Amino acid sequence: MAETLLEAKKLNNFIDGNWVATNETSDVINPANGETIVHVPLSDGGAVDTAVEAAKKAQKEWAKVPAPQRAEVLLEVGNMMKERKERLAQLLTMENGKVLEEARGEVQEGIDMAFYMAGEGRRLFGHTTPAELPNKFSMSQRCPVGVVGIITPWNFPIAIATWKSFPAIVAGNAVIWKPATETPIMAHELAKIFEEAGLPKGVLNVVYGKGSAVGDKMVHHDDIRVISFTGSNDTGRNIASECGKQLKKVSLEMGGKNAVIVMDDADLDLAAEGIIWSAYGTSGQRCTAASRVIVHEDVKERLEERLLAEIEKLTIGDGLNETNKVGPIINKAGLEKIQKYIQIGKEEGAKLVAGGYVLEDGDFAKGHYFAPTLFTDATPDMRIAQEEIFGPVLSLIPVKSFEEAIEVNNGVSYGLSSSIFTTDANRVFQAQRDLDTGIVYVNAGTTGAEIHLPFGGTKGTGNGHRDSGVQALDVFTEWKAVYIDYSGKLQRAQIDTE
Ligand code: UN1
Repeated sequence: MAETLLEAKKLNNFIDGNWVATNETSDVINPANGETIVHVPLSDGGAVDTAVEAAKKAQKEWAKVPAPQRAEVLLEVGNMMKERKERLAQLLTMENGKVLEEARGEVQEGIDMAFYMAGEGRRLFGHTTPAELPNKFSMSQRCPVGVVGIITPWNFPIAIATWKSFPAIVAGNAVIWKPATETPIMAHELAKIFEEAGLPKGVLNVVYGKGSAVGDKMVHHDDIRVISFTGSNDTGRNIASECGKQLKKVSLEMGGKNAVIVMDDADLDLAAEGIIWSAYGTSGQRCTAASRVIVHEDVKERLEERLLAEIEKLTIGDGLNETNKVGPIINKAGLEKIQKYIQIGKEEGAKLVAGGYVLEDGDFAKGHYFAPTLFTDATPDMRIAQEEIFGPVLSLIPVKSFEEAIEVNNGVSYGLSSSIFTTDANRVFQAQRDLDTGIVYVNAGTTGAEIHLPFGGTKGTGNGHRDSGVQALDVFTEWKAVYIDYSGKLQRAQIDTE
């Protein structure tokens, strides 16, 4: 299957419009069955230097192209992604493992982003505002930053790349993109689409490789003025401190410890459905995945029964087989981290009521599969209720009141997504005000962000910036304030105003 869908067995970097090979490569493994799909370049810092030189040159010209014309390339990219949606989704399932239905959804997220950002080509709004002196005009406008760096994760290898690269490109920047080495095929396909759509060479450059070589070089390169990163907390913090020293703008998205609150007046069937989808969909490998359920003690048992019944029904296996609802874990390291947390949860005294083990029988042994897991009677301070596990592991935390539920939700170091199931209108409004996360859902699970709203979170989730939405433009533009005095004389602000 991989061979019929992929032209090359070995991927190349895409620099200055050329497909450039590297000496060193590593294998890309399908997490569903352990097969090698393709080989990905492992570049050194020199490839970043070459890409930045090309990007600098290309960006000067690209910035002069009127934004509505820049947007037309994105429109074309969106159309091509739409035509190739099924192919992209199948490749995505092969490299990442997520089930085909979800892979199609992720590709759709990229298509939506293309059309949305294409529209921004005719907006990119600034402000005009009155000047404080007569015969004077003032306005603010967005300007490109120059060459920007984006570093994207394996769990949403195409959607997150579009959240970052599309606003950067429509705003007139050139991009150096380091995709995760686990999932390089989406980057290859997207770069090919940009090439065919007529993006001038050098505006988008893909440099594959390790964070320690390519990522590090990008972070320290003087001519890359922005780093937009989605990935682990440790890496993000390092990037932020390195960028801080260089006064480089950095936008971070680093995960969550998302909770679903279920109140005593909730529709429990709906809540169970929402929880199952957001906890076990993508095998829990979403930044937005639910990993805590904060449940009112009066409905805890009834909810738990429903969840256990739904977990029984989950079919696990290769995502290309459409009867499967839960795919594999990305790799062995991911699996080991999940196992470690199962052990921690047991030692902390949480009660394991479903799953908790690696699936190893028959075909499962070829891939990396973990059984959907439920802990109950967890307490808010346990490590399984505080730390990001990034797997299909959910912990039920009973509480006595709405106020306690909000407190427990907010009592973690992350702040990405939260959700509440309730039928009480007052609680809906109180909750959306008091939940300290960048995304809040009412009567839905914690996943499913739409691309025209800001994506990101509070506290340890990030550093105040947002992906997607019009807010993404703030990361990839500088504001310029312009004053035009047509009085024909020197007018001094703050002084000649009387
Ligand atoms: C992520 O998990 O990093 O809201 C991205 C969602 C998706 C995006 C998730 N639209 O779950």
